[in-house]
Amino acid sequence: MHPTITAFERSPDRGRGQARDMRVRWALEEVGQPYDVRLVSFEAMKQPAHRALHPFGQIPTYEDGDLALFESGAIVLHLAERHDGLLPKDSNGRARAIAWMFAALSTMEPPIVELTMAMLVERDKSWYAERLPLLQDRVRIRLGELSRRLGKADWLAGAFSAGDLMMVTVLRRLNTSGLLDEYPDIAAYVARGEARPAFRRAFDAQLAVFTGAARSSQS
Ligand code: GTB
Repeated sequence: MHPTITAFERSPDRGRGQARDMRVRWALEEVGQPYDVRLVSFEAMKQPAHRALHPFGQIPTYEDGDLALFESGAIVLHLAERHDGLLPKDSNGRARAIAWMFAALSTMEPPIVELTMAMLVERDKSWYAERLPLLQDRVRIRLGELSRRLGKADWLAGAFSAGDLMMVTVLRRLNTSGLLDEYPDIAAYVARGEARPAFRRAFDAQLAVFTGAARSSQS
């Protein structure tokens, strides 16, 4: 039996790999762990059966035997700890890579989500023009800091790790914001992540869900 993850039956991003199952798929591909996917509708996500797996009624979830997990960060960390390939072998190196996972989720992701959500749902509001530059500047501060730390390195802490996997998935959320163009080294870092064969396989798998759903709704 392979582990099973959940993903959107119809992702609002139309297969652009922005939903958080993408990072779990990518981690599974990096470590060579085959997996099954159960697609869930927005309605099913809020039903008791799914809430038993995910208290907040969201995707992704992860089930393997009698282990059920929610939170993409916890799932990726679990995979990284149980398989080779996503964390350094030495304990200090592991701790540094895990620190970058937390940095991605708790320092970079909140202002990025705030900005991208505003761009999605506040465009027609009277305050949008005034609020947008504030939100952009908050993200610019973090991108500048990240860029200075990355310097000329390919990855954040030595070899590619779960920290980079998480950071790249968080930064990809800025793809349509134009902000990555202001930081060519960060844009190149994201592109390096996206060029990894495991990323491509994960991306194609989630895109196939969307194209399959689009095809079936036409027929
Ligand atoms: N902290 C949790 C984690 O990291 O796992 C957050 C999980 C989460 O936000 N899940 C979202 C969800 O299930 C999907 S990823 N939402 C349904 C709900 O809450 O009812 C967030 C997401 C959705 C869509 C896009 N998009 O279309 O671009 C991007 C990101």
